[in-house]
Parts: sequence; structure tokens; C-alpha cells
Amino acid sequence: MLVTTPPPALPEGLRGDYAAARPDFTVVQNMADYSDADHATWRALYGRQAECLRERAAAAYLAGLERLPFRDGVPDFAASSAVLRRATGWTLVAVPGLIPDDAFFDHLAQRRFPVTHWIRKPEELDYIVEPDIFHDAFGHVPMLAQPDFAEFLAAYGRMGAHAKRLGALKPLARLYWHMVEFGLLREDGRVRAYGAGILSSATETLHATESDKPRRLRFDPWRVLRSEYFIDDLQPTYFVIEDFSELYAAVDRLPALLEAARDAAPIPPGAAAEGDQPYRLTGEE
Ligand code: HBI
Ligand code: FE
Repeated sequence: MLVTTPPPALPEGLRGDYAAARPDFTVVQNMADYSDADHATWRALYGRQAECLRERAAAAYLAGLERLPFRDGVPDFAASSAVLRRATGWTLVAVPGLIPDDAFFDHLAQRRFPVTHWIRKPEELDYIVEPDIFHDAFGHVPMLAQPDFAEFLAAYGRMGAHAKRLGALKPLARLYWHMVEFGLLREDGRVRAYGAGILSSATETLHATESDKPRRLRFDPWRVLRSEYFIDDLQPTYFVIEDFSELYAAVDRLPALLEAARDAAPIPPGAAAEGDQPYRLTGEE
């Protein structure tokens, strides 16, 4: 059966061609489909972000970026997968854009990271509503070469089916949002970004690592699972880890925490909560 429009589980108006997708929502990445303008858009985004991130991204992210063939234009997923496979056993699969939760979790559990195959238009350099290849590849993929993070993300995928049975998909999605999209790491006494939503945006990078406006809190899974978020504005709250092993360490406690978070009152975006441990930008703590 052909799927002609995004399935009902997805928001309307997505620009990907879902009719071309296989049942697991993957498509073929055809390098010949990218125009010179597409490669130029990638290079413009890459050049600007690589410069912005030199002093602001986590060392593990920058090390991953260095190993991947991302510099010269829209990356070939097969070549990137070869690098990741050796590092952590992950591979990339091409998708038309956002895919349903079940398919997304299943890919992660199998160490396949879904990457949107199309790139934004030149007039969208600063902001795009849907994730494109720049967000998915430049933002997410370098961290897949970090062993602790790579383990965590596969374990996260394995939690998907369990969370769905519990009726706890919302709390599980909050963990992804705050720690995979917008996570911060303390490194040499400074705040560095490793979350893809930060790293693929120049504005969010400065806001997350240098502004005194947002709240920065010590990572606490129970706090994160209850924390609501904005999808279309700079984040008012970020969570800071000290080491990537903290994320994987939280997975053991997830089944119980998800159930409790499902039944707890959510914390509105940017709000304070009891027990918050603020982290100061230049603080020794
Ligand atoms: N699909 N391609 C893609 N990328 C995502 O980040 C993504 C998705 N589908 C579902 C989804 N994320 C969310 O439900 C996660 O927050 C769990
Ligand atoms: Fe993302």
C-alpha cells in the first residue's frame, strides 16, 4: 500500500515525500538529487556554525564532527555510516522528515539514526520549522561517535515501546527534548553545548552558552521528565550534565520515573521547581 500523505500520527504540512518511503519510513538517499545550490546551502550553514562552535560545543561533539565527511557539501550517508559503524556501531538511514514515534524508537533501538534527506531553502538559513538534513546530520550525528552518548540513545529507543504501554510518551519525549536536542555539558568549568537543537542554530548556541537569561539546572531525570517545553522559541531552561555517562546511568531508573512523571503535575516551560539546582555560567560550584 502506498502512503501518499504523512500518516495521521504526524503533523500536517510536512514537506517530505512520504509516498516514496518504505514501511519503516526510510527512503533512498540519492546524491545525484542534490543541486549545486543545495551543496552551497550546506557549506554556508557548515561554515557559519563550525566557527560559532569552536569555543562553545562540547569537545566530544567537535571530535565527532572532525571525523565525519561533512565539510565540503551535503554528506553522503553511506560514508558517514562507515565512520560511525567503526566508532560505536551506529549507521544513518534517510527519511522524508519527521516519522511516527514507533518507527523512530525502533530505528534508535537498532542503532540507526533517521536523517532527513532534503536541505532547507537558501532563505531559511536562520530558521526552519521542520528538521532538515542540516539539523539532523550536523546537529545530531557527531555525538553518535561518543560511546556513552551512543549507548544512551540506543537505550532510549528501547524504552519507547515500554513508555507507550505506560501512557508515558510525553515524559519520554521530554527527556529527548531536553537532553538530546538541548543538552549542555560542564567541561573545564565552562558550559558547552552538545544538544542538536543548540548546535544547528547560531542564535540558540549563543543563548544557551552565553546569555544570562535562561535557567541552567543540574541534570536530574525526575525534573527533566516533568518539564514541558516550547518547540518554536529559544529554550528558557537547559539541563547540564557533567559527563555523558550520567545519561546512560539514568536509563535504569526510567521505567519507574516515567510512570511517576506520567501522573505528576508538569512543570511549565521556564518555571522554577522545588529542588532545582541552578548552575552558574562561570561558577566553580
Ligand atoms: N522523527 N525524523 C524524526 N526525527 C525526530 O527527532 C523524531 C521523529 N519522530 C518522533 C520524534 N522525534 C519524537 O517523538 C521524539 O521526541 C521522541
Ligand atoms: Fe533533532
